[in-house]
Amino acid sequence: MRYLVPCFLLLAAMPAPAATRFIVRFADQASAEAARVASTPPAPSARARRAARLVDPGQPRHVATLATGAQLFDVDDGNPAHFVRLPGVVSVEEDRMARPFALPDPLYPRQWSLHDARAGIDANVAWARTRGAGALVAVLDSGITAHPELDGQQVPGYDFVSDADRARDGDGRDADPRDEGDWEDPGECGRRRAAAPSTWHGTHVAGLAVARRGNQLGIVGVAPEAKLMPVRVLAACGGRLSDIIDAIAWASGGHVPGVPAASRRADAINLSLGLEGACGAALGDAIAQARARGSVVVAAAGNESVAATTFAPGNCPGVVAVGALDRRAGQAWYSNHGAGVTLAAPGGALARQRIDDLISAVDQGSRTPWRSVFRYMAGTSMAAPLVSGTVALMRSLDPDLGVDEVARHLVDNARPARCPKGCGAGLLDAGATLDAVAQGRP
Ligand SMILES: [Ca+2]
Ligand SMILES: [Ca+2]
Ligand SMILES: [Ca+2]
Repeated sequence: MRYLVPCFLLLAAMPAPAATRFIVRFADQASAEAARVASTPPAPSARARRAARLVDPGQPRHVATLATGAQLFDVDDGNPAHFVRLPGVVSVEEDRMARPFALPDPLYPRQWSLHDARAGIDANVAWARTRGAGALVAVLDSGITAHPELDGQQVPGYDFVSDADRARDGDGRDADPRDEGDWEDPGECGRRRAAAPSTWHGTHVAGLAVARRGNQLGIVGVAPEAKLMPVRVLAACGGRLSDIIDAIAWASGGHVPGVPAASRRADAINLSLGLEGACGAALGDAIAQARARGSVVVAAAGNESVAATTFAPGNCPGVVAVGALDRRAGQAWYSNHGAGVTLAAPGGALARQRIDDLISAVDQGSRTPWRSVFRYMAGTSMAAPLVSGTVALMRSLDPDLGVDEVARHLVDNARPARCPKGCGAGLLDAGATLDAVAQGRP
């Protein structure tokens, strides 16, 4: 007897099965009208509602008349045989659900960095947990261009380039982080430097982290449902340390004099940039404060093929410094290396075969923005946003994950890589890392 009550509660809590809807064609208007009248539910008076509880589950209920004259009915027991009884019925078909033809992103097969069994970060396993919804990646770089892979993915950013000449937008700091182009005229950025077209570096980096998925276009970012905060710190000939310091403070929710506060603090701050030398006190302070506010600071280790400890901000305390691996999960020949590297991620080979590099969003303009395209690039600049995107996935799954916990999970779940000169914990494994976060492993 004592089991009766819970059993009864269980039955009472079970929802009624959903009715099946059918499209029914009739031989003539009169038959359709007769069926419609016979099966139109009564007005919902109290009496009718009582009666409705006794209604035969095989009794069709008229829902609507379609443009072609076909009639739409609900049947509770889902059996189309009930319509055979109606006079003049020509055909009965279920009102099934159509779905949009969601083509995969056509360049995804080329993104070996995400899915190659040996050299990829196992993104598919991570995406079974989350695609990054709710998380935010700040990309401190050359700014952003209009690109369908990034449109609609953004929260307001800022342009921290204080030098109007280098900014190429006619003024100092402003609220528009559009990439104005970083092309170089011969000698403009150093006596022996040749002319160079704009790189659209910030757009490429941002695409690797958060490019849209399932839009029938281009690539997929590591965290395609995370948001992007585009912050411009690089312009013609590079970016000033002071601008980068303020941008790190701002993106992490800190106050910067003269700049309206950011809408929210970023979960990951991606720095695919660097300068030779020790981590200065001012930069170190900015990073320590950003970490205290909950932002994970991720920096490229650098492409000079030297010890990573000789380049900032990758050598600053608390930074996740990212080296680059090639398509065979070996250390990329250009990557900075050694004890200063936290872990590595695919960055490409920088060889003649561009298909071994990383493809992402850029603009086609050689100087100013023209039209959105995709292009291969290689470098630790490309490896870092794979880590930043993974941080966004982690924070999407567990928004309370601390900055040190994030770093520890990244390191503990990395896979071995062939790095004779040292690439920290090895290859980023987004799948294993997200599994560890999901399981709440200490
Ligand atoms: Ca400006
Ligand atoms: Ca601007
Ligand atoms: Ca896409």
